[in-house]
Amino acid sequence: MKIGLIGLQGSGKTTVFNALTRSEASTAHSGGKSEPNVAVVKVLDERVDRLAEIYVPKKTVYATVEFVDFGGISIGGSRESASAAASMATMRNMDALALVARNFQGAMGEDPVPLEDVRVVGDELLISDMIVAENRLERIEKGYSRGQRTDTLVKEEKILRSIIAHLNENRPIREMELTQQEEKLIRGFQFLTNKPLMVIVNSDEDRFGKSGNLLSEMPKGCRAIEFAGKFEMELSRLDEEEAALFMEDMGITDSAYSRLTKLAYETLGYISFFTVGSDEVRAWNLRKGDTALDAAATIHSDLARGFIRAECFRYDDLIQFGSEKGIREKGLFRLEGKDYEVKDGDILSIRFNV
Ligand SMILES: Nc1nc2c(ncn2[C@@H]2O[C@H](COP(=O)(O)OP(=O)(O)OP(=O)(O)O)[C@@H](O)[C@H]2O)c(=O)[nH]1
Ligand SMILES: [Mg+2]
Repeated sequence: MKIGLIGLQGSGKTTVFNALTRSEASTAHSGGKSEPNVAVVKVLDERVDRLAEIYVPKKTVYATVEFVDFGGISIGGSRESASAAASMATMRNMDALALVARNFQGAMGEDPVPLEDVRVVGDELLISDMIVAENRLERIEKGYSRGQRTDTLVKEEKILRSIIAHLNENRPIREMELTQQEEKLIRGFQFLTNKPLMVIVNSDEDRFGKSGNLLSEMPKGCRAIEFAGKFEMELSRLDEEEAALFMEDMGITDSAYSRLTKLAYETLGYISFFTVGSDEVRAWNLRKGDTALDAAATIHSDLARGFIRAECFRYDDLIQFGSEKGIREKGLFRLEGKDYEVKDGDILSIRFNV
């Protein structure tokens, strides 16, 4: 899972990135131009630890989240600056965006207006999508004038026109009700306003915990959490015991990292399944609704190509009955076909033949 940290210049993206990933990236003013900072962090999951205790594998592999800290977005940047356009292009590869909104006094003493920041950044994303949609439409029309008119192109033209009309009303694409087929047609564009969006309200220590209403005033379909970015970055540099004391003082129950990954899993509708054995115990991510065949493809394309059956049992049952043998005796060991909808906590083994 890739999560992009975006926001206006100086909103604290790099500070939040450091807090999330225990990195030491420089928070000196980037001017919005630098290469993004990237860090991969494993998703702590005590189920993986329990499975490793049971199977004692040679290798234990956790699911991972990649955090990408982008340079600041400036107002009007999407239309005017080449580096902003390049940065937006990289943002399109993210699975979800986390918008960092400043809730502390700015470098020039400006009071924070986090909701306004959310709106402004949203507008830039919208403009960037508009440019992509308009460019593509123009090319399709050029194709028509040269006699290239296929059914697929006509369908694409239709959906692009409705997207442009929708964006013109200042509404993100994620608010459109698209059919699965339409989603598929536009998937390649990776529209920014079609990505799941989370907001991180980045507060200073005085404001932290006092913005209750703010968190519920976010745009439709977009969930917010509050961080004390700078404070939490400093926490991430302490040892666990010390950090726990400071966290308690501020009323923070869980690390920034754990709060954001939890929200991301919920927002994206991700679930975890596991593969187990004496070689490797491993956690994998899928989207809610994905099938056994999708699970096979996540592990390796050969497994999907030669898919026969998925052997399946539940993590909870394994813990309750202690062993695979116990699970078989209770009749809880199942064989599932390729359309089986994988559930969070399933332990799978794919039978295949290529
Ligand atoms: N008081 C306070 N200051 C913060 C907080 N987060 C960041 N800052 C300060 O804001 C300034 C900018 O922080 P960065 O993390 O570099 O912000 P950025 O969004 O990465 O900035 P650009 O990459 O230049 O757009 C630094 O001086 C930080 O110390 C916070 O939660 N509270
Ligand atoms: Mg930065």
